[in-house]
Amino acid sequence: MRKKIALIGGGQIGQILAMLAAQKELGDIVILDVPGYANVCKGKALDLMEMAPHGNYDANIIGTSDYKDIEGADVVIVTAGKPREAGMTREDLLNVNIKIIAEVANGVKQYAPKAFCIIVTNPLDAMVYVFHKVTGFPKHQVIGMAGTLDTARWRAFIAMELGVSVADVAGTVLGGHGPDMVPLPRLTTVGGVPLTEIATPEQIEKLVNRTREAGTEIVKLFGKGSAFFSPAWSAIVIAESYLKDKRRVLPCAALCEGEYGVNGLFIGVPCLISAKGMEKIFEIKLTEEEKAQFQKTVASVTKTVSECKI
Ligand code: TXD
Repeated sequence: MRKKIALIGGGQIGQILAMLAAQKELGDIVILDVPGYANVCKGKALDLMEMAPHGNYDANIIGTSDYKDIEGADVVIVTAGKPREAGMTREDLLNVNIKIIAEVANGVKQYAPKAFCIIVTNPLDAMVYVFHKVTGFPKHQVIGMAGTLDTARWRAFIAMELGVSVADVAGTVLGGHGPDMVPLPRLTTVGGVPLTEIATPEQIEKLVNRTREAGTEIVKLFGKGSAFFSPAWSAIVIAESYLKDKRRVLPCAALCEGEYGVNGLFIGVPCLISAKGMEKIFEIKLTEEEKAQFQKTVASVTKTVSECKI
């Protein structure tokens, strides 16, 4: 039997998720949105079914607003909620998105209690916290997608700056999905060569800042709405690692219970994603400077989470 992927939210990211999941034949796909947008999602689903003959995939794809249709889903990816507009911070979305995530969490808990859940909605680190609280799912079953995207942006900017293939840039970004996230130049390599040896301190500083503001750079260009291609790919990479037990090590917002000195908070850390879900958090020995940066992002996430009334 095919696996089942439930996409909660069929907007900009949701529709790309559906296309990628179909192209990768991850399973059958359900796109769920609010009743007023259900017909659009039915249309998107039908359009994707009609793309299949040339896209070379077999999948049943439907649009709906009924949680019954996600019954038994293996993976749930949540993008439901509002995106940013120019001039907004991610935290500005808190009050509106918290209600949406609580509602989604109840629907998922009722109909897909075994699903591996990937939360994408902003403010990310707080929304994954709320989803986890409301569902009460075990911590290996719930993660937030942000670090995978932030790391992709970090790698892309390095490749662009140095004129090298992005395939050869390896590195990671820790912390919350906000302007004080922590890219780690010390642990970034280009074809095995340390970044710190081939880029100047000025170049590195520029790359760190651009990565931290990458989401905002795109929001400014759009004026309304935020990035959707790269966030969708990043979430699909996580889903694929789970469904195919690829055991990728990807930075995700995971519930830390002592790791990195953090307790009871979801924050971006390197995670082993296997058929067990978020199987393990890898700890990195950080330098004093990196630790200070990490504590700053933890403080920001703690503040946002403390404002979540659930
Ligand atoms: O790295 C990351 N985590 C992110 C997060 C990177 C980029 C964007 N990120 C956030 O994802 C963004 O700030 C938003 O909070 C979400 C979704 O972004 P998207 O661009 O897909 O937003 P859209 O196009 O507005 O789509 C959201 C859909 C839309 O169709 C709404 O009708 C639907 O969510 N929606 C709901 N669906 C189901 N149930 C409820 N209650 C609901 N409310 C809205």
